[in-house]
Amino acid sequence: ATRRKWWKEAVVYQVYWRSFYDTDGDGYGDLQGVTEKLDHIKELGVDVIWLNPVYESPDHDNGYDISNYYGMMDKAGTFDDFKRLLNGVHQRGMKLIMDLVVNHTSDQHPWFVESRSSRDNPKRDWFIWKDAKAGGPPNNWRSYFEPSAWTLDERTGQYYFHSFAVEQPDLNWDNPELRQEVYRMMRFWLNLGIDGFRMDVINLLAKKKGFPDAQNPANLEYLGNQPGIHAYLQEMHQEVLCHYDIMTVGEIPFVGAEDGLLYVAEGRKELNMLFHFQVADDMPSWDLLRYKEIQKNWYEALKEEGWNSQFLNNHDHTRQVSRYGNDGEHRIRSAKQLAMLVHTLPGTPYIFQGEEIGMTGVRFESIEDYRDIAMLNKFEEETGKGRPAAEVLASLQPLSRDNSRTPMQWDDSPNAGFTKGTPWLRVNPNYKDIHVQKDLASRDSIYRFYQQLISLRKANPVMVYGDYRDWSEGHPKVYAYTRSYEGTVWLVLQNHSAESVRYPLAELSDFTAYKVLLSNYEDTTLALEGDAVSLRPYEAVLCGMV
Ligand code: TEU
Repeated sequence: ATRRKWWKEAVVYQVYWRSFYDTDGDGYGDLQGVTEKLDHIKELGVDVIWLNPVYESPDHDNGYDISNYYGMMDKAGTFDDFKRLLNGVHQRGMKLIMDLVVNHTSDQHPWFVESRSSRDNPKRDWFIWKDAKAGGPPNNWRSYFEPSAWTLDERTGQYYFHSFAVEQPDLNWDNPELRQEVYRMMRFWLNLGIDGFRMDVINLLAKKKGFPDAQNPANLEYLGNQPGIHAYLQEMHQEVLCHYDIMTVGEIPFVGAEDGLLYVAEGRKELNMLFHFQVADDMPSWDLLRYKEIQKNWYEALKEEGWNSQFLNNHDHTRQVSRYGNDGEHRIRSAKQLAMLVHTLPGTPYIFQGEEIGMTGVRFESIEDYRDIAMLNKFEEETGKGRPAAEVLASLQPLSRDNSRTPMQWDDSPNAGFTKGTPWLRVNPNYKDIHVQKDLASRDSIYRFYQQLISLRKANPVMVYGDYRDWSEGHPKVYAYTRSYEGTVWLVLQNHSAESVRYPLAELSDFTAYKVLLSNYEDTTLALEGDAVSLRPYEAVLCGMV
């Protein structure tokens, strides 16, 4: 049976600090702000906080371009602020994991400044430098954020490689000195007392041998999962990770379940769990049939061997209630329904700040209001081809990363109580209607629904370790699945549509006696009529069999 581990039982809350709470009026959230709001997180029932990058950075990609791994970004605060935060987290019995961004640094990092200074600098080999080919870049690859993954450095006449922006040169993991330097940095943070890492695009570390042209450069898969990646992660485990009682979650784009297992199978000694992107990449909008397939494949592949994460949004992926639910008439029910999925499907659940009050995506009218480098670069590229600006803007809005990055909505005072200054990114105009204070005062509070889900998880191992079975495969509207563990069976029944649905319980009719444990309607009784059950719009019920 699956071994018990604290990080399997944990609930993680992601703090995108720059949008959480601003205490010094500069328009950016800060570490002090996170410290002041810790009880908001603790009272939800959360065990682990994942903090997005706070390290020194010119901030072209919101901290994912690091110029000093040992210092704090001014906007975030001081090193003492960080220690106070870590203390505050620990005092409340929670844990803190930090972002580890070691696929690339900032172009302002002293390593890169040295590396680019001359071809024979000792740090030259810490990054990836290649000669031009036929007067152009070494190959035809795109990067995540730019039309080419290569930038020519005039001074030495070679190109450097970047999977992301021009300002984010990729490190050369082939170089053993570089690897040791990264491990040293990881130990520094772990010795300070942090409880683990969320590892940014960690499966991109190994690069494709020879950098051959891609047949379809638009499909970025050549950037990840290359031979050698598992050797790096096993070395990292041996050198660093295995010496601490911590949790690790790898951000692993471009994997299906079978390859995913290679990163998290317990016997392989690499990572504890991963974020895969099959949901995000295959489902621009809700697709229940595909979602069920993904859940099933991953459950079957990881079962008893490895561990998964559950999430539907984060700082890169648009707010779940807007993208996958219903952020209009049914917003509150829909937010709870999606929460129930994330917390009752197999894997460790992640909550992205603001999700617990059902915050929604935005549509800013002008490109000037957006800050996301991925979106801004794409806007420039597309309008540069002559496409009308309004059309390009409209096409980029739905999935812009800024959708989930707007400031936390605390109350209905100016700027939603997030800052007394000018927010770095505009607050969602719906903040008078959607904010923490109002949610907490309301009878059907989403926050309290999360509290209930989390306290059920704490008291019932079936929610963590239960076997998963989908009884509703192929049904386009209803999702009905059980989790079972040591004689306890729980059933989740959900209607993913805005109309009522009668659902035949068929084989499920064995279970005649239900006890409703949690529902997003106040009056759920789950009356069986004949062999069918009626589910109202977006109804979501969690019940135990008695
Ligand atoms: O994101 C990497 C990234 O863009 C993908 O994992 C993406 O979410 C996936 O392929 C699904 O389409 C990470 C950070 O989360 C992001 O904020 C940074 O900009 C990026 O790395 C570079 O560090």
